[in-house]
Amino acid sequence: MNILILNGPNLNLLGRRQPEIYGPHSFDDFFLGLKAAFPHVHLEYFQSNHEGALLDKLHESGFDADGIVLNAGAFTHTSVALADAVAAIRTPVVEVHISNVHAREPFRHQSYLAASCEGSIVGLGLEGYRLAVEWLVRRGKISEKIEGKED
Ligand code: CA2
Repeated sequence: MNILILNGPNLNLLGRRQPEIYGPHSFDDFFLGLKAAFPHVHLEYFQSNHEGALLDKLHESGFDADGIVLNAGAFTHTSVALADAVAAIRTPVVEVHISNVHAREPFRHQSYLAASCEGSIVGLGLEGYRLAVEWLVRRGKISEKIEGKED
């Protein structure tokens, strides 16, 4: 099973700035623990500050990967292009936000992506990524069982 974790702009700063909002851990450190927690899953991590690079990655993985965990950062609230890409691909996408966007400024309450994602996890810190991976793994097993029965 292949799962992509895709992070958008500024998330490369995790662990270095604003720990009161985004926590004290860098994503790289968190990702090491995540890989250890899911040894049978091939987890890939990609971060970019550029909308086009995120689009390219969605197109590249969105027909082959078994799941995508997407934190598009501020593009969540602005990008019709990312929304179109999430709607166009086949791979299920789970939207994650580290902070509780609904408890923050009104412009963060809207997600252009949410409607095309399978679900959203917000406000649970980095734990949200772990829960999203766990769901995608469970989802994959359920689909395998259903496909097996249909054969
Ligand atoms: O809560 C989230 O995960 C967000 O996607 C983070 C975005 C923000 O624009 C969204 O509204 C909610 C911002 C990412 C900035 O990340 C930083 C991390 C550490 C230090 C500074 C910024």
